[in-house]
Amino acid sequence: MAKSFFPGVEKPIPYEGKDSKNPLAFKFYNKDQRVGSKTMGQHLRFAIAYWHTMMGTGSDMFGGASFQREWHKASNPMDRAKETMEAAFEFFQKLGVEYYCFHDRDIAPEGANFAETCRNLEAMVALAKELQKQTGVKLLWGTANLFSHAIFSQGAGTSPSAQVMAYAAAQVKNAIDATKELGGENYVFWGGREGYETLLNTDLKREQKQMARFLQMAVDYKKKIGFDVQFLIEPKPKEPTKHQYDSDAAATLYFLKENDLADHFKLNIEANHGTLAGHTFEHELAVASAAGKLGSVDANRGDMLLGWDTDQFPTDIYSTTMAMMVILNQGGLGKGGLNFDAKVRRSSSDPLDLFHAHIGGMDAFARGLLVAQKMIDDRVLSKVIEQRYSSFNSGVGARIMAGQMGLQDLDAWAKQESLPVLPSGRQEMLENIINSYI
Ligand code: XLS
Ligand code: CA
Ligand code: CA
Repeated sequence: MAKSFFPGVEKPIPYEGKDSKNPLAFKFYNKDQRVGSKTMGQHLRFAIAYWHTMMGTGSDMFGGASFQREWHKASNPMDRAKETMEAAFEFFQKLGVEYYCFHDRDIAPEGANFAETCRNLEAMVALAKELQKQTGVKLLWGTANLFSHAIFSQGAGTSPSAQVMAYAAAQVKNAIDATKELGGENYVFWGGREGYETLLNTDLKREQKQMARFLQMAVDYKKKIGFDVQFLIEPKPKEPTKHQYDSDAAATLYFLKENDLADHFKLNIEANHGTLAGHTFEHELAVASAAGKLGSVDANRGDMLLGWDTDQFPTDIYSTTMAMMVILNQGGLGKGGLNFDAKVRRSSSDPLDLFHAHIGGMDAFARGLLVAQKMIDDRVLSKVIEQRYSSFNSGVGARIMAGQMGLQDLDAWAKQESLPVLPSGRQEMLENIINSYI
């Protein structure tokens, strides 16, 4: 690569251990270190989110761009897209991350019409393919941006306009093709504007049927082209739409079952979407995992004091520990990974801040992984949980669950038994134990 976009970082970020004072070094993330049965790199499968890291400008609702990115300088949109991609692969390599994720419109600009937009995408996919080959960096997932363009202001798959739905489907076809061409392991559907603002103009049953049909067309297409990709749905409760159909993991799982789509999709759980839905990150992971549907993770966090999707880098070791407990307990994420769907703050205007942000997120997850693996090895929680439900292993508990007793039998049983003695749940003791491991 001729031009350097990150001259402040000469070589790949090294691992220097926890006593290092070098801000451009990992303190905990040591890619080849074995943790349990895999290396840290294999466990964590980090990915960079192209839209934030390469396309982010620092703008917010009250002000325009605050970052002056060298890779955004070219005046021609395709030249700009190419420079951005060169910068992206330089960043991936210098950070030492093996995966990235993109929306179609992140990597290629819109043209004068749909056909030209598709040609732009094809040209950028060709460049991405070449850079992937040169660097060994891989595509974790691709997706279509079905929320920025004005035609999607009333939804894409759930639009009241059949023509808009058709246009969105055509866009998805091209985004799946791009993902296939780049060997992407997953393809994500986030229903950006798939929801509604008011029931005064909305038939929500019809819109959900439309969404199911939309997704079914995508399932049919991936089969047709023989693309063995894992489809993921990413729940989110609001923003931009007030009521989103995929509001959380439970609602999404119900939607998939109701529409015979459950066999074809797993979930991509984002931390900040979980908290916006009034849940914890680990709750959403656990709900998806319990259904055998935890496919991948968007690793970020919100802010307790701000009620919107702040997409900050994860720094909370407690949260990463709880997340890694769920992930390890289900044997890993398989084809999925940990995608940093996170952006540096508006005031963090130096490209170096992108390194600091990702180093922090990677170290936070590496620490979470180490703590979680140790707690699992020591059976700290599993022993307690097993014991807590042990009354179901024999006697009345076993007979209820085996379907051998009904309400009448239990009425007779209760009339001759004394009131049950319930053991303590020991929540505070367990909280203390976790803190002692962290
Ligand atoms: C927005 C979403 C989005 C998806 C991909 O809030 O997190 O970035 O991850 O479309
Ligand atoms: Ca996301
Ligand atoms: Ca988000």
